[in-house]
Amino acid sequence: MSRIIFHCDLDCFFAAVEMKQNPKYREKPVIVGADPKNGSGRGVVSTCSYEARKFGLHSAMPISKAYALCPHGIYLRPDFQKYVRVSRRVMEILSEYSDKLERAGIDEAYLDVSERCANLYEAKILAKQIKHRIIEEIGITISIGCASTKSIAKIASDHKKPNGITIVPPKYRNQFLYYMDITRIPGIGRKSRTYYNEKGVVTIGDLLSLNSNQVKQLFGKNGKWAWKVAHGMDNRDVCELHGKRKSISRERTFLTNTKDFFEISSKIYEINTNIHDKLDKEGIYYRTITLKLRFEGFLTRTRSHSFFYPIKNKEEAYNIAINLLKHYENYSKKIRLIGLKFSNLTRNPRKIQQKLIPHILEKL
Ligand code: TTP
Ligand code: MG
Repeated sequence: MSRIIFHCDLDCFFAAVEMKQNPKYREKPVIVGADPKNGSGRGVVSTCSYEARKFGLHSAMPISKAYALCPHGIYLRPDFQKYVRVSRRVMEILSEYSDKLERAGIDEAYLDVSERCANLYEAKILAKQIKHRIIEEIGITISIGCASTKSIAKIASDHKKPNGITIVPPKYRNQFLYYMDITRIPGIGRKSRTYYNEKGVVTIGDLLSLNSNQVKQLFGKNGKWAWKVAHGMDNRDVCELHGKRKSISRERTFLTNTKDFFEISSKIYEINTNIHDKLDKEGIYYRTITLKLRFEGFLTRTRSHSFFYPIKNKEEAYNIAINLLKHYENYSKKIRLIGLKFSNLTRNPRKIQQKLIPHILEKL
């Protein structure tokens, strides 16, 4: 069975963050980059909103040229720390949907959702859920591509930007790629394009019509790689490249909103057991447990409990989650979604939290 891989890429990221923060910039040509200094500025455009792209502006364009094309645009200096903070929050959300997450840049990540989705229909529902979460909690849009390899998922995420979902079932791969320019394959840039074009390869379809030996002879290693990508033969795994996992979480949406304690606690039991299976398998301990509740009307509340030392105890965790839930006993609204997050993770704790009696727990 082929893998189900997502490539998620935020739309006009730096500009989107600025537009989210300043509603008056929304739906305007916003350009983040160097100071244009009324047309004499040096430096380049980092990125720009889709409204600015209509004037021909794009990343890496000299800011003076951008100003000439779009003098009435809103020109802003980048605030990298702010973008890193937003990026972290987005990655945290994405990590809730798969344990296999690979950050590929400040605004993009691969997710292997093969374990979570039985088929591409489920993958589409999941992609919609992710988009919904990001817009709701971060306030910016993301595009998602889904395919059986990382490279095709990446090509797909770019296909219906902004705010798109593109699913490429393996049997439609050729059809999807056929008329695309050869540079859509990651690794073939503008410089190599001339070389490929001179040998009669303009589209990915042209590349697909050659056999592996011809490709190797004409274009060497780079060509062989591109040919494999186009044939869906990129078997690179989605792996955690950037540091350790910060948290493990799961959440579930109720089919119908509920206030029924039995139904809610059963769901907590299910999520808690599921996460502890994973924690046991990987030998991971945690120090913090967070219960997340989303009520009807999308009001979201979280409540955490931290231990002094790392712990990994399924029964203890369940009791704590139920105690956290009790804080909402008197809420009039029904619950729509429930989630558990385990954070402050560690693999080999030097000291382990001893089992605590309930009344001490309350005070920690
Ligand atoms: P990208 O994802 O390439 O671009 P984007 O998110 O702005 O637009 P798109 O909707 O097409 O995905 O890059 C992410 C961020 O990286 C971008 O917002 C700004 C920064 N960046 C630069 O600073 N310089 C560059 O040349 C590029 C390509 C990006
Ligand atoms: Mg982007």
